[in-house]
Amino acid sequence: MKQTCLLKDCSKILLTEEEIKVRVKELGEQITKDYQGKEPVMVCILKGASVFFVDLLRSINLPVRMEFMAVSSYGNSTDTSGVVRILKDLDHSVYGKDVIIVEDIVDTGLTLSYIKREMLGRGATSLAIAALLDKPERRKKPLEVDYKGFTIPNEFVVGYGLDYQERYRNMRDIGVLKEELYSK
Ligand code: PRP
Ligand code: 7HP
Repeated sequence: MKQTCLLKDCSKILLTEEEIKVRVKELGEQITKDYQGKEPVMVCILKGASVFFVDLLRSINLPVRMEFMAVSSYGNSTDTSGVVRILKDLDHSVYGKDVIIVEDIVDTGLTLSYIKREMLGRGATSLAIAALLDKPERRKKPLEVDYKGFTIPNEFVVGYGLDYQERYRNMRDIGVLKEELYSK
């Protein structure tokens, strides 16, 4: 299906549905290898990571647990406020668990640095980060991504869960949002 109504707002497609699918499958296989004999708790950071999360989970051949957390740092803008707020917390404790945090994108690194500190503070046995996209040029806090999909340039992208003002999350490809749509 061609999502013309959404794609028309993009200056280009950065990653196609097919490219994303192949890479997500590889990440799932890597996690399956690395966590043999374990039952990791996979934490989805809402809402952006939701699409990646369900695809990644289904590429993992292990018993995993699902948890959801909602935080906010961007609000309705394209720039981070730097202040991370927990809007929805986990349902179960991560004490003594192997935790994998799943994010759609690491940009400044502020959101994940905060969540990582928080999970370790709660007593997780191990902690890894799976992020579909990494935008290293914008990093303000050093952060290692253990399972990374793609490194991307410093452009504002939408699709596959990523939004601009809550739109475009249902786009199957990932595209660069036309600058005139947010620079006004
Ligand atoms: C986005 C994204 C990450 C965060 C990354 O979330 O999903 O959580 O920003 O940025 P950082 O590395 O600069 O901290 P956003 O606050 O836009 O919420 P959303 O997931 O609901 O879109
Ligand atoms: C957050 C975010 N959300 C959507 N697109 C991007 O490029 C982003 N960077 N950080």
